[in-house]
Amino acid sequence: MVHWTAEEKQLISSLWGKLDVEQCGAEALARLLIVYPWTQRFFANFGNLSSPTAILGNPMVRAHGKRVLTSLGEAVRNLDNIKGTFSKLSELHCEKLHVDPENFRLLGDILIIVLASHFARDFTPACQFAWQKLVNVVAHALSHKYH
Ligand code: HEG
Repeated sequence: MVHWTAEEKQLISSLWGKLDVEQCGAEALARLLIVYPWTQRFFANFGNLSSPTAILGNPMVRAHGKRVLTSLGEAVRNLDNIKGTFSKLSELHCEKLHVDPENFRLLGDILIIVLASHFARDFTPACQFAWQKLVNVVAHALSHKYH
């Protein structure tokens, strides 16, 4: 089981409280699709993904990015049971969506970059450490039901 120190919990929840879930979620998913273009294959029904401008302005990317980051909020509220919290979601991504779990790690790293760009100096090394740990645990939990 993953152990969280009081400081890590505090760093995660205080940043989460300041975060614009819609904006950061949209930006993270858009960056994933731009920086790792092969991830676009999972979103073939999302309309125009033909350029960075199209991706950044695509309302379906925006909505889904918000949905994904909102879902990450469940992990923030359940740090001591992330595996259980994402068990159904792991099944869905494996069995129905066939998303390669490597992509969970890529999205986690992208999210760290989005947070750094939004929070700049407030995104201290200790804060990055806690968030990096969170996105790694989430990626691991989402990969758990793969077989
Ligand atoms: Mg996934 C659907 C969460 C990474 C591709 N994702 C969903 C849904 C949630 C979610 C909550 C809606 C589930 C439902 O319909 O009940 N996703 C989620 C999290 C993370 C993640 C928390 C990682 C932090 N997803 C992820 C990645 C990809 C992906 C990396 C692909 C590169 N997700 C994906 C697709 C769908 C969802 C294709 C279905 C989208 C749709 O057709 O509406």
